Amino acid sequence: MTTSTPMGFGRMHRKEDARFIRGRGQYVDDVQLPGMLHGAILRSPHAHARILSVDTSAAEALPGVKAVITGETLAGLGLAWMPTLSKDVQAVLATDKVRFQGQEVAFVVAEDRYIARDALELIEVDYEPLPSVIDARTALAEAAPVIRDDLDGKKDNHIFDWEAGDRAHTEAIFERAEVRVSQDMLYPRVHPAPLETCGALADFDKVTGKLTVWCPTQAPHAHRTLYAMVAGLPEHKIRVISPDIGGGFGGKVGIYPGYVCAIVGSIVTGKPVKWMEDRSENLMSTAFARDYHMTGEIAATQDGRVQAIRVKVLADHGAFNGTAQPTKFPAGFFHVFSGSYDIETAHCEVTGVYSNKAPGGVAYACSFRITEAVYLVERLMDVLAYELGMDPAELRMKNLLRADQFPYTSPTGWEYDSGDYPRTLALAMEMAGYDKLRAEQAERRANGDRRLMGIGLSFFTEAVGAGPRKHMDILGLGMADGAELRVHPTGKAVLRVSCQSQGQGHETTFAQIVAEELGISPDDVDVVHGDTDQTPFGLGTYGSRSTPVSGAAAAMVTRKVRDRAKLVASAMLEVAPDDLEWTKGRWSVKGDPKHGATIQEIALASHGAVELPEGVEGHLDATCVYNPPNLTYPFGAYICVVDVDPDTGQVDVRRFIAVDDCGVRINPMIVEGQIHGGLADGIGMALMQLMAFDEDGNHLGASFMDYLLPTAVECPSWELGETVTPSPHHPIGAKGVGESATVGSPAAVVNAVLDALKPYGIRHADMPLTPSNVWRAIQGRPIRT
Ligand code: MCN
Ligand code: CUN
Repeated sequence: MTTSTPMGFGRMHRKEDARFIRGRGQYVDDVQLPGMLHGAILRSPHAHARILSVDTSAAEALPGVKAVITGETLAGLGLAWMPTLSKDVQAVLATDKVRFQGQEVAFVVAEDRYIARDALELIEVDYEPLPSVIDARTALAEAAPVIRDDLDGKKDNHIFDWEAGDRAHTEAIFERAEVRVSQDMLYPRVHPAPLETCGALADFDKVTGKLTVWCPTQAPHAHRTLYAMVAGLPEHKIRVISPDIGGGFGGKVGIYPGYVCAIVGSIVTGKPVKWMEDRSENLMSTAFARDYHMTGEIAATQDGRVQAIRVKVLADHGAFNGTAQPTKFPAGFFHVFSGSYDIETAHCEVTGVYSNKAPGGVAYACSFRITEAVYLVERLMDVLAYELGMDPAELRMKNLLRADQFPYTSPTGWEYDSGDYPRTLALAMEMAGYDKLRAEQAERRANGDRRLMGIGLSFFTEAVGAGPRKHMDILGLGMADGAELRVHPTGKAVLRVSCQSQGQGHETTFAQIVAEELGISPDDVDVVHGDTDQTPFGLGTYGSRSTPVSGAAAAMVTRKVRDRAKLVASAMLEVAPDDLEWTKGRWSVKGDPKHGATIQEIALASHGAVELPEGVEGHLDATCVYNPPNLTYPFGAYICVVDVDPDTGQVDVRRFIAVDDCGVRINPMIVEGQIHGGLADGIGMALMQLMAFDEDGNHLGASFMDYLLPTAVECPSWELGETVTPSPHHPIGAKGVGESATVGSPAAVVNAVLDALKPYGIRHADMPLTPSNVWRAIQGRPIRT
């Protein structure tokens, strides 16, 4: 493996590593301001209860306490409720009722963290407990308690009904289909669980009227605009600084009540106020993921041609609809559920409901619900293979889209930009030695081997890089990204971007984009991000959109600078611009390559060493706003091999082969790191993770003792392969990859476990396939979710 610095794309160690491996990263909790106070949040012990009274007098009397803020205090400021990203409202601090366990009720500001926490114990809240809705399947029952009686005239727990695709055509195909299979499945509630929890440090300067908020947000500019809209503060008087982030995974997209409380705390006390949540608070109250109850059906011919697919979903959105996604799509991008297959028609219906659980819904490397969609179709394909007695790889090969079908419009109207799926699946099968694995499995079964071997496949297509302004916005903000590039007189460059790394290595890969386009070293490019006062507007990092959108902006702005450099070079070399040609890092005279100027020489000259032609401004800099023409569609083929112990239900992942195609790879090492992380996520969700509640809504997984994160022990040594199908509309042919493996891998793991359990006649079992659930499935008992 080479790790020397390339001039553009290629493997190189992260520039960030220098500070991260020396413990020099700067996270929100590392920021210390003079006179800083500390906040703590009092949370509800009940899943659903009316608040009869809140008495803060004892807490206020505790020495060191500077302020106690309640829902009533906020109501006086018009801030007790805040808008969510899905056009609902969410309580900042509860006024009327609490609606999930862990909901924010009061905020204490004190001299230090310990006093703040101690003061929480002194707040007396009188609750009248109410019956709660924990299982979404009961949310719409006549007798269900109404959770959102704060909404005018609300008499049930219904949020939305939404459909996509062609219902009539799909029904017609189903009616005359030779084979129909149907399967209920749950994608359980899980949590992104970043190692760094959420928090904020707010500093309101009464003299200048400027508010500065340090916060690990994935979307600093969007946060600033929302603060301006909600609090009525002038946008230019708000500065959001997102320092180093210890993992986001979608959990740091939204605005949490604690952020607003820290801001109000600073305004009230006139001092900087820092609030950091602990692990349990993070797991109980911040954005969950999934919680989709799905019924999927496939119509096919007897010989395994899939013709139609339809699905009904009951989506549990928790107590407030705080899902972060383009406004038009209440189920995110779920309607790509026809997956990677050549299917004539498809239809889906999604119903969203409230429950007494934390809000959220789109997080954990979700690609806006493509995770659920891929899991659904990939599980259904295996269910169909099971019913037809067909090999799941053969069934997939038979139905995959062919290379000559691209660009391909899906039955729900998405235009897949490019792909060669059979090639990718064939490579994965070859790497796995698929036929040999099947032979080994047959032999072990024939020999009555106690340990059960399973082979699972999945093939996924994602749609990432939200998104074209004409189709996508979040609360009216179009999803285009700005970029600014300045080349200093000495030829060193600074790129300013709006996206926000949480561990993806943007300081390296974005420098590589500029380096590739300008022919300089990535070490000579500084990437500035995460500070709204220092960077152009853009919507941030989620939905693997940084490379597709901000990355394209970075390439385009560099090309603009290169064009300016050409004009300067033409003056320097005294030839017409048309007579110049670009070779990496240098403009030279066509046919006379010795006669030229490097970008460094041009940079210096652009500051005045040569007389510039009329209309050429001088200096090498440019700005650009990139509005993507389409999403990018990365894809991949995954194969998982497991061994299951039927006596204990323990699953060992023996091998995992992943062939990903994300178009042109900027930094293959970083891409592989992203895939490694996502594959581990897949093992976590498939085998270990579940946000569980008892019937009263008590959270059963609010620590890492119960909510398990996969470690190296559970993960095999990943076997990665790649194919490269460039995106035709992206300036450097790259597609996003940050969520691919999390999207694609859970189905491969589950398919492998169920393949192992096939001799027991088990067709489906829901995640997580913990030892106890596998054992229960073998015993014919219901799975616990
Ligand atoms: N990359 C590349 N070549 C490509 C595509 C990507 O070299 N063809 C590089 C990019 O330049 C970037 C990284 O791979 O450095 C991921 O790029 P991209 O796919 O554009 O995704 P984003 O940068 O937008 O990251 C978001 C994505 C999401 S949505 C989640 S969730 C997630 C993920 O990234 N959260 C992460 N990966 C994560 N990785 C870490 N360490 N921490 C998180 O919180
Ligand atoms: Cu949906 S998790 Mo990522 O898009 O930040």
